[in-house]
Amino acid sequence: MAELNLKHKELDAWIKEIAGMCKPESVYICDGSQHEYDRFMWEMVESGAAVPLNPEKRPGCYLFRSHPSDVARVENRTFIASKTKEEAGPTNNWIDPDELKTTMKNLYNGCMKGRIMYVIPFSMGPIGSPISKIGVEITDSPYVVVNMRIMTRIGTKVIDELGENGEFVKCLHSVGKPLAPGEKDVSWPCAPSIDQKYISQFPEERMIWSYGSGYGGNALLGKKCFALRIAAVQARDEGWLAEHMLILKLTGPDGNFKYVCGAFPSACGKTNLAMMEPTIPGWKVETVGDDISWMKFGKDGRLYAINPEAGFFGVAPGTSMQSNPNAMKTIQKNTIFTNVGLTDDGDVWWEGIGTPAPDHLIDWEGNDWTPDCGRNAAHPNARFTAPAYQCPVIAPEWEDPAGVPVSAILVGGRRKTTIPLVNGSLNWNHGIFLGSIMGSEITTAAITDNVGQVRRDPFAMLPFMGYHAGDYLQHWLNIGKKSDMSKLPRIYYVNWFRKNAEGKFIWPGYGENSRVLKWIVERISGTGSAVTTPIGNMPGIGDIDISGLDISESDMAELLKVDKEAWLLEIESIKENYKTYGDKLPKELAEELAKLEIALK
Ligand code: OXD
Ligand code: MN
Repeated sequence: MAELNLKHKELDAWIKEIAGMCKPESVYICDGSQHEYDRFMWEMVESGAAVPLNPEKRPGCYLFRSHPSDVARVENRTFIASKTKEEAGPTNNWIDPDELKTTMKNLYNGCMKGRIMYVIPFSMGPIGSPISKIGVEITDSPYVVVNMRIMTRIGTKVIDELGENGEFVKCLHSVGKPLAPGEKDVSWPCAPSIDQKYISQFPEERMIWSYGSGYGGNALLGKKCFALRIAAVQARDEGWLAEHMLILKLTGPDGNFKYVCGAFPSACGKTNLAMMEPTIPGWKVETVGDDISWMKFGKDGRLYAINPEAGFFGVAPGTSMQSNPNAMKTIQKNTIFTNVGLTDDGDVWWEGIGTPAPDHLIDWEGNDWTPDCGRNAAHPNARFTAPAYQCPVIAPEWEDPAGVPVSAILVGGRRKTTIPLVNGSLNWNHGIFLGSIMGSEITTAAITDNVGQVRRDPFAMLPFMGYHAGDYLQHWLNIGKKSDMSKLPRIYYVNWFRKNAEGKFIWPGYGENSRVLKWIVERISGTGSAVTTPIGNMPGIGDIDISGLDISESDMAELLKVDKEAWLLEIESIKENYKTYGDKLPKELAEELAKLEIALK
C-alpha cells in the first residue's frame, strides 16, 4: 500500500480505506491498456475461468460460464438506501443507509482475502465531455475489469482527467468469496446464497456498494447502478435526464437526419431497433447507443444525448442474422461471451442464433449437450460484451462530446391489444403521460394476458429509478416547464407487438419498423399527416408507407384503431397503477388521465 500515492487525495484515501476493510493480497490500479487486458484474459484462461474461442472463427473472443445461481440482475436484492424510505418511494427496496452499511461492512470485512483488489477509474461518456461523469470501481473480479474495459472508458487517462479534486462516484464491488491460504479458486466465485447478495445505491452520497454477485448489472457498476440509478438522482438535482433509452440516427433519402431515443422494457428488441436495417429503400439507421441515454440542454435550448457506455452488453439468445445482423457482425471478434453454448469447433451457439443446433456442444453449465437433451444450450440471459466501435452501423458521431440533438423519444412495450402501432403525444405533458403508462404484458405461461396483467414500467425505468417514482415523473414534467417546449423532443408511443385473433403478430417488426420511424420523422419535419384522436395524433390509413409490404388494409386498420372499449378498461388499470404513487402522483398526470377519459366517453 505504501506505493499508492495518487495526487487525488480523496481517491487515494478511499482506496486505502477499502483495502483496509477488504484486506486483499494486493492492490492494482488499472491503466486500461490492451496489454493489461490481454494479461488478465490470459491469467483467467490459465486459471480455468475463461475459455478462448477458436481464433479462426472468433478472434480475440472468450467464453465465461457463471455459477448457475448467478445469472442475472437481482431486483429483490437491489436497494436504494436513501436517508428516508419516502425518498426511495414505493417501487424501490429501501433499507436505512446506516443499517445497510453496518451489515455490508461486516460482509466486506476481509472479503478480498487471497485476491487482488483492482481499482478501475472509468468515464461514463467520452472523456472530457461536459455530459460525461467519472466513477471509480474497486473490485476483486478480473472478469469485471475486462468487461468494464469494453463497456466504459477506463484507465490512466481517467485518473488524469480527475486531476487533484475531480468529482467521482465511488463504486465498490466484491464477489464475496475470500480465499483461505492455499485455497484454490473456483471458476466463477460468488456469495453462496441469494440473501448474501446486495446491490446497494446510496443516492445522497453518490455511492454504490455491491456484494456477492459477479454478473452483469450487479457487478459492472458503471451500467445500471451508476448510469441509471445514481445518475437519475444527479440528473434530477442538476436538471438533466439519465434514461434507459437507445439512441439512433435516422437518415432519409434526401440526406436529412434526425436522432431518436427509445425507452423499452427488457425483451422488446431495444438492441435490435438501435441497429436496425430499414427495409424502405434509401433510409438508413445508425447506432449511437443501445441501452442508456444521458440528455442535457445545449445552449440552443435543445436536449443533447450521449451514450455513456462504450460497448454493448446484449442478450445473446434470439440474436441472429435475421433479428440483428449488425449485432452478429459486431460480435465476430474481441467479444466476451457469458453463459452461451460452446461448439466442438470452438465457436458459440445459442437458441435462436439462426443456424441449426450442432449434434453436440458444451452447454452454459459446462455439460455435454445434444439437441434432444431437453435443456437450453445457452442460459436465456446469456450475454455478449462487445466494443461499440465494432458495430458496422455505429454513427460516426457516437463519441461526439457535445452529444446529438434529440428530435423524438419513443416509448413502448409488448402489448397484444389496445395500444396501436404508433401514437404521437399531443404535447409534452401528454407525452410524459404516455411514458408513465407504458409497459409490457407479463408473459407467465399459465395465464392468458389481459389488460389487468400489464406490468407498467414508466420509461422502462422501474428497476432503475434511484428515487421516488412520483418524483421521477415530476422531474420529466418539470423539464418541460423549464424549457422552450417547441425545442423539446416529441414523444411517440409505439407497439410492435399487436396480435390478431389467432394469436399471430399483425406487424412484421424488425427492419419494417423503419416505416413507423419514417412517419415519425415526417411528422417532426412537418410533412407527414396525422389524425387527432382521443388518445393522440395517429397516422391515418395510408399515412404509413407500406409499399412492398404484404399487409392487408384491414390489418393496418386494426393496428391503427382506437379501441374505445379496450381503452376504457386500460384507464381503469392505469388508475389502479397510479395509486402506487400515493400523494406523489403528479397532478399533471392525473389531469391527462381525466382528459383522456372524457375524450373517450
Ligand atoms: C439490460 C436490462 O440488461 O435492461 O439492459 O435488463
Ligand atoms: Mn437495459
